[in-house]
Amino acid sequence: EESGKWVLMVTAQTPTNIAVIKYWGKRDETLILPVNDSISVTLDPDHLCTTTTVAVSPSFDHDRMWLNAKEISLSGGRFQNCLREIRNRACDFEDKEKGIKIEKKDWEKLHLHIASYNNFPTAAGLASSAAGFACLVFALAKLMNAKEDQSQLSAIARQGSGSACRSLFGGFVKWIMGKDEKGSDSLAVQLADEEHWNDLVIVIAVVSSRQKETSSTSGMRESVETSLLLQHRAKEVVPKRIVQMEEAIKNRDFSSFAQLTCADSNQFHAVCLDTSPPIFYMNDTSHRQFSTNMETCFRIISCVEKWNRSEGSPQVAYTFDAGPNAVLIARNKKVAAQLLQRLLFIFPPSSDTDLNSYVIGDKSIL
Ligand code: 2P0
Repeated sequence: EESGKWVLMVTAQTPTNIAVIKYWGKRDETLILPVNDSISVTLDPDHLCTTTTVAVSPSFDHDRMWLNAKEISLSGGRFQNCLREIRNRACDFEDKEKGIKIEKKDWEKLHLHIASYNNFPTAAGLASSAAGFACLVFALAKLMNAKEDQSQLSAIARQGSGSACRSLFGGFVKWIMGKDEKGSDSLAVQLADEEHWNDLVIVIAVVSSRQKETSSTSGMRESVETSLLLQHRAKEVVPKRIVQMEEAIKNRDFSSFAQLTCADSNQFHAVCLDTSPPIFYMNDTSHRQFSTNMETCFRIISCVEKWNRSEGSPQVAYTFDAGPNAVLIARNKKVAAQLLQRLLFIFPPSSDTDLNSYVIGDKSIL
């Protein structure tokens, strides 16, 4: 038969997202249901994105995946959950020219080959799992001709990695925590598109590209189990901040936006410190860089805080995720240029620095 000859392929590209109101803590570990809503901004795809190709062919005899050209195991429950959800929604597919016909029930038996590339360091606190699972779910849905809309797909990507659900949309995105025990209403919606607030410039200062020590998954589990501050944050603080942040985004009110973003990053790191044993994401303790990384983070925070105070209104917002890298959001291009000048002054480049992506020792600015 001819059936062994064809390969059907889809390639997708998905940027990562940066939370300005953070997700930290799950109420259900398997379904990945959060303890609070979160809001993020999706980056443009030039710098931090995942590109994934998914292929199906009757000649493949088992599912395989390569990440940055290295084969990885697909036995993980999260991958299997996403795959099952998409397969359940697969539809008939036909390409008469190529003589390919796949019926709904055939998708169960067909095997996949998946190749994925990150154009940035994996697991260094730059939300690689967010872009990765969002891209995988999107590409699989296209391949299998699933008719779900982006929000429905986001609820599937969520089961790969919580933050992934927010990368299905560009612009500003809210992950609604939902109420359903099964998670059907825990999904992402777009608050504003890419064009809505395009004055903003995001600068990422890579303080360390090493892999983080405490994964987000285990870190947030420990916080849920031990931090009282997390309980207070989820119940009392975040619901109010979500309302205020949505308003700030709608009105392009940079002062409120920056104040909320910095405060929420600081509270997220306070929750980490309130965890037992405490988690320090602004450094990596196994490393001689420990104090240098922490000092770098605090110098960046202090530089932004002093600058914002001296101007009378915020010019730049900072936010740090589960790693020491600083995400800096400037209110416009002019401020972004001043920000780069200030960073270059505090962290002067050495003579062999490649200025395309400015690197000083282990520090770079994307
Ligand atoms: C966020 N982070 O909102 C927060 C802020 C890190 C700090 O989402 O267990 O990799 O896969 O759902 O999504 C990182 O957590 O964790 C994260 P899982 P995920 O972006």
